[in-house]
Amino acid sequence: MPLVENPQLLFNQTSLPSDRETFIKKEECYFTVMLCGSSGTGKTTFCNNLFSSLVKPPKSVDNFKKVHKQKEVHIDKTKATIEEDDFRLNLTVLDTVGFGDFINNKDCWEVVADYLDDQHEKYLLHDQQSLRMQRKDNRVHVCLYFIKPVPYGMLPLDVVAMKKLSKHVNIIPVIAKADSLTKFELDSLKEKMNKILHAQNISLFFPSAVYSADEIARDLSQACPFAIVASMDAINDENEGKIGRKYPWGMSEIENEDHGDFLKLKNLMINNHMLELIQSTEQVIYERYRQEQLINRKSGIPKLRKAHYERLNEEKALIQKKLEEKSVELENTFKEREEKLTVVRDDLNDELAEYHDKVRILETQLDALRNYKGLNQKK
Ligand SMILES: Nc1nc2c(ncn2[C@@H]2O[C@H](COP(=O)(O)OP(=O)(O)O)[C@@H](O)[C@H]2O)c(=O)[nH]1
Ligand SMILES: [Mg+2]
Repeated sequence: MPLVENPQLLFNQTSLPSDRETFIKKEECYFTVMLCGSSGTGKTTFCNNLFSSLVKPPKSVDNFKKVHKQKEVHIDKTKATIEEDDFRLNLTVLDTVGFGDFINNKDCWEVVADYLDDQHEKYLLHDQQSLRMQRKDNRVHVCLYFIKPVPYGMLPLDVVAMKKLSKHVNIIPVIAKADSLTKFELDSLKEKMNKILHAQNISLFFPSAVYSADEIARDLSQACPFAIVASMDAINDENEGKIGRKYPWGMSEIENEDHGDFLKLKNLMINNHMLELIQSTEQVIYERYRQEQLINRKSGIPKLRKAHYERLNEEKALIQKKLEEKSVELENTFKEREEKLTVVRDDLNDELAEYHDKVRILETQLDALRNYKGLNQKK
């Protein structure tokens, strides 16, 4: 879907990736953003704000019902092409629909981790082909993880999910709906979150000074986790010059640095470090995946996935069950035959005993006859 009636909203001179030359030489670039976090944390709204347009339609009662009928997390893909001058950005936004929405959210990040690995896998398999057609790169360059603010820092689900996903993708944590926090609450929440992230050894994406000026990189790193205010009014309210959430007592502006870190995050992802996100996906995350996979399996053989393991286990259980049934059946046949043979043996033994008796009687009769004959001869 061609996105923009108004491409300059997104890429004006100042908002182009600073390493523009590299991009422009390629003339187009693929950038994939994943939005992860529980429903209602403002992912869709933020995405539309970030790309200054309606990339993703907001939830309606209809699609909310449809989504909640599904029993598993699924990945919803929206594609948009943004063109400016000779530069084309092929943007893909992935939403993790249903993430954290179930009563039991155990392992809900696995669907997401599998999806991320699948994209690496497709790229890897393509690498191993002898004939290389133009390959599609669907690897995910950044995952914005939306954290619901809670007084003690973070929900355990968010901690575990970020820890697991950080091995598969560049993670940037985001504090959702920061307008619901006072300045003091926000500062103390950031401190608690950073302590937890550090204690849990969760590796996040931090911008490096190689891609932007020292102080910009430091400033952006210090702002993490990024406090975000997002608003659907953004699309309607551009005329007033300010975009934000209007309340009876005032306005929370999404691009105001005193209200939140939206601008910093936008600068990080689009203006200054898009190239770094793309390159670190290639050089760190994909490379780690590639090495792990190639150490553990032969070239050209596709990776066994969880679904394969499950199918193999099911087949194994089925074979085991059949084996058990067969051995019970054989045991019963043996028992039956044994019983029959015992009966035949007993019959034969009885018959033998009868013959023995007969032989014994005949011998007695023979002895008697011999005695009788002897007595007669003496006479
Ligand atoms: N207070 C507040 N509400 C927000 C913010 N961002 C989004 N919302 C609202 O939260 C609701 C859910 O937003 P949505 O983007 O659909 O969340 P998603 O389910 O994570 O995609 C909507 O009513 C938004 O208007 C924010 O920064 N602050
Ligand atoms: Mg949404």
